[in-house]
This record gives sequence, structure tokens and C-alpha cells, in this order.
Amino acid sequence: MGEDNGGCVDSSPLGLVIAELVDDPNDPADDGYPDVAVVNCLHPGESVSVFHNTGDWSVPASALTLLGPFTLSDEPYDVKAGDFDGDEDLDLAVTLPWEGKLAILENLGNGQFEMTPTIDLDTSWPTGLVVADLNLDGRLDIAVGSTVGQSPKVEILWKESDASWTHQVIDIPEATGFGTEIVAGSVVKKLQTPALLDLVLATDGGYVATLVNRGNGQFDVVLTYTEVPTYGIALGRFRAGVILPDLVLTDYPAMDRAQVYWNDVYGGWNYKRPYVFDLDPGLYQLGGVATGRLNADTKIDFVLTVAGYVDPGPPYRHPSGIIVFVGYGDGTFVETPYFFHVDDPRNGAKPKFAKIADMDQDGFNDVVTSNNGTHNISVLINALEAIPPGGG
Ligand SMILES: [Ca+2]
Ligand SMILES: [Ca+2]
Ligand SMILES: [Ca+2]
Ligand SMILES: [Ca+2]
Repeated sequence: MGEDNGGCVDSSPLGLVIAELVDDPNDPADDGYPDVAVVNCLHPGESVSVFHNTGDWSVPASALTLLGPFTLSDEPYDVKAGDFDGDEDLDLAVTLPWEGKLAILENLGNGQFEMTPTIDLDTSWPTGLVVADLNLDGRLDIAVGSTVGQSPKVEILWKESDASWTHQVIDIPEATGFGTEIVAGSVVKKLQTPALLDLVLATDGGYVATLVNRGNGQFDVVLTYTEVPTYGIALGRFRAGVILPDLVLTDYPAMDRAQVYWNDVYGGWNYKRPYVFDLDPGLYQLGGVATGRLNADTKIDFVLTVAGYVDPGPPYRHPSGIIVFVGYGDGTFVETPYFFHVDDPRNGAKPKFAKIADMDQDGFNDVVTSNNGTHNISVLINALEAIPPGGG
């Protein structure tokens, strides 16, 4: 525990994806339980670990079975799942910033994943990625947030009918910084082709770039200046009755705020307000953010990860954990969030990415975190009474 690895552990998150990656054909109860893949950036030993969700949560500590690790050629950043070869098993795509490459691990269908030849990118420092069929041709494409020089780019890998990838680099004029996290969603209403997904990229130069998907490889870039380097972003339908999603991002240097923006319907984002957690600001480091339903109401909530620090004096330690901001369904959230302990910072745990899924299939979403600085992920099974519904 707590094995350190210089910049990787201190500054790079461990990407995490929840998807049905492994099915035990001898165990019908296994069906439908989502599995977890997480990238390990410790050197040496850069790899992907897959946790098979057996579905037996009677003893939570043994509900996940570790598979792998499956070796990568260099330090990874993020991972997403998609069936890239059409065999109905979800494969894994991993960004390798130091190499400027993308790795695809093929799911062999028996709990094993095999590295295929890495794909050279035309941009450098790929970080976040998203897997989606961006031109509605039935083949999954990949969009990567990256950079050229000091300016952020999005590189799209279009999957062709002969299984090759065609690269397209989309410039984001006037923005600065590295691309960090990228997400896909229907951000702008499209009368002709409502299913076309747009892309939203955050940069550590303080920008959010929406790439409005016009189809046929055409994207209009709409830029919003957020003033602060961004770490994580997530979309969510925060306002009941409003179809287009709003946005929440983590404000990295301030280290104690999430910022909520409302969709302006043209691809831009209107700043609403920050949400502050009151746990000794400065003694915590914000990580990622995820959106979803986390209590018994139908309103969308969001969850942040925070990494605590160990102090030489009282109170000695500031716990690492997750913070849930309960949504009111009108685009606002509770003032006082709920904190849940993940791990002891004396173990070096710095929770980074958070993902939401119903791990035990009881009908209520749970939270999974990647704990940078350790060899652990944490699964927080939702005990509903712990998170009362928002008022309002
Ligand atoms: Ca596959
Ligand atoms: Ca496609
Ligand atoms: Ca809720
Ligand atoms: Ca659950």
C-alpha cells in the first residue's frame, strides 16, 4: 500500500470505466452486473486491471474478482470501453500520454484482454477519451482530448468499414492549455439528426470547448472561458423538463469547488455558481466528478472525489473520500454536501476518478473511485438513508 511513483501518483489520475466486460457462462446470476476496468500508472507495471463483478454482494469484500493486470507499453491516463471488432465483447481503449498513442486491448471473451498494436496519434499528450458512434454509421469512433504545442485539440479516430482508423484533428482556436477530460452528449438540439452526439472538452487553460456535431465530420467549436484550469467535467440533466444537459466541472487550483454551468442551447455554458465543501479548504485536492441519481428521488445529483492530506499536527489527517451534492431538480444543489470516507490518506489514497453505476443491482446507483497512490479502487454501495432527498 502507498507505493509512490513520483509524478504519476502525485499528478496523474487513474482512469476508470464501468461496463459489462466479463460474463461467467456457468453463472446465470452474473448477467447484468457491471464490471470495472482501471488503468494503473505505477512504473514499472503500467497496466489495466479488470474487476469481474460476480454479483454476490453478500460478502462485499469478495464481490469483485481481480483479473489481470494486462500490461501496457507506457503510463496510461484514461480508459473507455467499446466493442471495436464486432465480436460482442467490450474491448478497452486506453490513452498513453507519454507515448502520444492510443492502446486497444481486445476482450478475448474469457476474462482475458490482449494488447493490440498501439495507434499513433497526430496530436500529443492524449488524456481523456470518449467512445461513441459520432457519424451514425454503426461503427464506434473514438475522440481524444489532447494538444499540439500549447493549444488543445480533439483528435477523432473514425472507424472505417475495413476496420482501419482515419484520423481527424479538430482545432480549438483561441483556447489554451492541455485538453483534459472529454465527454459526449446531445448538447445542442438538432432537428434533422437528433441522435448526433456533440463533444465537450475541458482544458487546463480554463476553457470548455463544445464541438457541435453537424455530421459528415463537420464540427462547430463553441468556446466558454471558465477562468480556471479544469480537472474533471460531467454532463447531467440538472433541470427537470429541460432535455439538454447542463455541466459541472471541478476547479483544480482552487481545490475546494465544483462549478455548475447551464446549457445556453447553442453549445455555450452559462456560469451559475460554485459549490464549496467545508472541509478545511486547501487541505484537500479535488479530483473527478460524475453525475447521476444517488438518492431516492429522480433528480440528478453529482459526486466529487477529494484527496486528503496527512498533517504533522492535530487533527493529523484529513480523510479521502467522496462528496455528494444532492440536486433539487431546478439546476441548483444542496449547500451542505454529504461526505463519505473512502480511504485513509496515510495509505497514500488520492481518489481521482469517480463513476456511478448500480454495482449490486439493487436499483440504486453506487459509486466507484480509483484511489491514486494505492493499488485500490473503492466501491461505495449506496445506503439510501445516508443521502436524504433534496428539498426545494
Ligand atoms: Ca470486441
Ligand atoms: Ca462511426
Ligand atoms: Ca437525486
Ligand atoms: Ca446499488
